[in-house]
Amino acid sequence: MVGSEERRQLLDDGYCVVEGVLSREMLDRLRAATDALLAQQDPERLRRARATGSMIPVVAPDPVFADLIAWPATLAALGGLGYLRPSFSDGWIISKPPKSPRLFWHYDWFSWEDARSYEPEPMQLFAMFYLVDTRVENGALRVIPGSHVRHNPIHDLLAEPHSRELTEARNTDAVEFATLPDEVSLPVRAGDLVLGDARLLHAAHANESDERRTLITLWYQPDLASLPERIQAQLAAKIQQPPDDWPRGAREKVQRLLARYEGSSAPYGRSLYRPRPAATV
Ligand SMILES: O=C(O)CCC(=O)C(=O)O
Repeated sequence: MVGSEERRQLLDDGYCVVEGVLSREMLDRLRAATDALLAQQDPERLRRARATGSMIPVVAPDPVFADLIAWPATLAALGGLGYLRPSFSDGWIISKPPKSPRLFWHYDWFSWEDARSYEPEPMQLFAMFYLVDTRVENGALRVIPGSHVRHNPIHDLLAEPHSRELTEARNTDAVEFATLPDEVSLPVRAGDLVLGDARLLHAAHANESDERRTLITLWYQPDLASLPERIQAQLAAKIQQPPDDWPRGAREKVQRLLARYEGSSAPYGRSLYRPRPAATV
């Protein structure tokens, strides 16, 4: 049961782990579906995205991904954290090839000009499902606890959190790939759920193993309607629509959860930099 301890950790540290969320059968279905997609990847494109690995939208042909997006145990975990009407915007199949370098430090939040971005309640959460057990040697997640709300020296040094230079790992001596004094490794079992605040600084270890390390990251908004309208507009603008050829039940399952904004405010542009808060300058 997810409850007050996980909520405290999510608010204080910016993440929490819920063990054993996916069933063995679901893991097998997801491995088969992701292996089929990865087999069709352009090897040159994958070679270029050395640090991240594949970035395949989760609204892929196999409707197993609808089951994942609306997975009851995930929604129950969000409910246990107090998020009773979450929405879903997008998701990505991220497979780190064997012998690939570290993933760079970054956050996935882009509305830094809004004062709401400095409050403790998360506005968007990642839900990460690794399809293999992870450990330092095969690309486990790394996080900086508290960096979702507290300024960290690395914030001042990140050049541009999602640049092509970083994705292609052109210079792994850059600070974005560094080992940091306050980082924590988060090895998990296949099928565990890692929930994290989109503002949290995170990265991954290199995959030094001979096997790919596949992860599915889904993005949920705990309570979209409570956010400033320009943030709502920004988050709703990135939704992935379920494919037309999914069975109707699968499409409806996802459509019920899709983030929607029907107001007239303009979405924020994608601001990549987290400015240093005035009080700490
Ligand atoms: O590859 C990983 O372990 C982390 C992926 C990630 O940073 C993300 O999905 O935002």
